[in-house]
Amino acid sequence: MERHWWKESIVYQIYPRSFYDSNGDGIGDINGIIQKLDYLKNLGIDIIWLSPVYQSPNDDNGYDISDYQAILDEFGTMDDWELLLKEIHNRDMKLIMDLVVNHSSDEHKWFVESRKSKDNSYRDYYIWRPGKNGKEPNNWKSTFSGSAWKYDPQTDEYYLHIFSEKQPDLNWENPKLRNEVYNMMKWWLDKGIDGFRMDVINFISKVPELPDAPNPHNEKYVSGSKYFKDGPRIHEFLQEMNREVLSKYNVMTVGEMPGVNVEEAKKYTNPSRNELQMVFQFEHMDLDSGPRGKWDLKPLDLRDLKENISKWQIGLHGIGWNSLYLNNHDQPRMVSRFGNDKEYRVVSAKMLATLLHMLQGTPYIYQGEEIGMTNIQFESIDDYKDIEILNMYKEKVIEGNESHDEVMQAIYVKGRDNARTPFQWNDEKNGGFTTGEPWIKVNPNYKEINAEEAISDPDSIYHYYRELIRLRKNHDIIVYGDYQLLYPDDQDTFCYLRTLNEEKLLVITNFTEDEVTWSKPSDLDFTISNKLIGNYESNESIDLNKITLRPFEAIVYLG
Ligand code: TEU
Ligand code: CA
Repeated sequence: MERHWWKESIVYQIYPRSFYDSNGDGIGDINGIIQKLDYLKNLGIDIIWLSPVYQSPNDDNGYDISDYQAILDEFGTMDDWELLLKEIHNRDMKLIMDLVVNHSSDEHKWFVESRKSKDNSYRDYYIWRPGKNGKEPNNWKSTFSGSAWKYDPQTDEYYLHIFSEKQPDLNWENPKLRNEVYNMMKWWLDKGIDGFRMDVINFISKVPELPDAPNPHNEKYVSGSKYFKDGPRIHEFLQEMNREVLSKYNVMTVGEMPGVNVEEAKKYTNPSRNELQMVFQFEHMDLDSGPRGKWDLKPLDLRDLKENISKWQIGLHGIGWNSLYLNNHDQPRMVSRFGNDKEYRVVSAKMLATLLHMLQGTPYIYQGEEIGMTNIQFESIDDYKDIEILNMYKEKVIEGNESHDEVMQAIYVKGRDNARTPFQWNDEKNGGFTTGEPWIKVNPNYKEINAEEAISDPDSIYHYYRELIRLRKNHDIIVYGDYQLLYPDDQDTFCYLRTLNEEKLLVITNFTEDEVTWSKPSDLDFTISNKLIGNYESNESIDLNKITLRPFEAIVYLG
């Protein structure tokens, strides 16, 4: 096992717009983050990942960047950001920034130039193609509905946008563009940041012919991911980026990679290949979707989750490194999705946290997860802000013939705004997030679910997270031990064993709201005195040969 600081760290993701508003304009900001750094330090956080804070017209909440080297006015100034970095380092924490270079904003100066004429020197910074028979160059669909191509009358050509039409894809085939990106990265690294989370970084290399995607059901547009996910030059580009930039700094990198599988992830994260340290994989986020994609709701079969997590645990062990997450700013709230956000909210949130934090990999906590924040249900579509939700609603309900109620149901379960309601700091108006009008409505449950309440209650989810974090820092087995799944076919519990030298760690979790009887494998000799942590009061008379697990119970033994 090779020790590294980023293997032994806990990361906390901040979505700045929704974290803390320091000046009453209803929008979270950098000064707000600075005011809350002690909260994060007390939780035990080592690394902060900051979602984009760059200049942006905010078509996709900052993932559409119009200036990579400036701070969004609503969030503050470069001086504020410098102070943030200093205050983070003063507290012995680290900062990683979001790097969004699969695309820029259409308001970026490169694109403003690029669209002017076919011979503009920035033309090849983006991906332009003539139409085909008066239509788009191919049949690819945008992640945010409609075609992935936008016609630009100025030069009578189309540009590619895998995301919104205000997010044109950058052309990584162009070495000049790559150089600009590397210089920009160095500029931030020279300011002293500690690494990058790289947005959809496995999309940057496209098959140059950009062929039509197979379309068996004869749909208007279909996903072209086959031709840009883990594309032909992706490893070459990442190795070049590593050589030119990353290798010169002691930093952490995590590549966000929709659609990546274990075999590819081994390549991305194997240190001997000099690419990245970790990837965010999505397979476990897709297990509750049907064949028609994310809005096609399907109940989760726990056995699929077990199989998937185990595959990644075993697959990367000794080769690369896992990132561990159950939610982020694009996903529903973990407790609403995999637990029970009503009568078992506290125990089920703790159970899920136990499951995740005892695995091998670097754990990521998404803001509010540590206090058990839940999904939201707004009655009116007008209260939603996310471009993905709004475009999808328009396509399916306004222009299509799907029912409002059914589409709203899907939004309640999967919509990205579930994760984006303001952080609930206390039980005052707007959960203490802002003294003004919040940019998106606060979840009305802030009166019971808020950080102040959680800090004052020793049995809260928040204190349980602190304990999980402390344990990881004190036990190498949690970071470096190997992994074995127990009882793969059991539909109710998720149990596994970690082993490091002579030590063993047994993790038992009940995923149901019923009591479940459970027996330990006969070759393990744990007793109740080996208990490390659990989400219920201990039952002293417990016999591990036959335990009754309570609803959503989680217990960990170390022996
Ligand atoms: O997300 C990439 C991505 O493909 C998904 O997580 C996406 O949000 C989801 O599949 C939609 O259903 C990244 C960012 O995390 C996301 O916020 C951005 O919108 C997107 O890239 C474009 O930059
Ligand atoms: Ca503000």
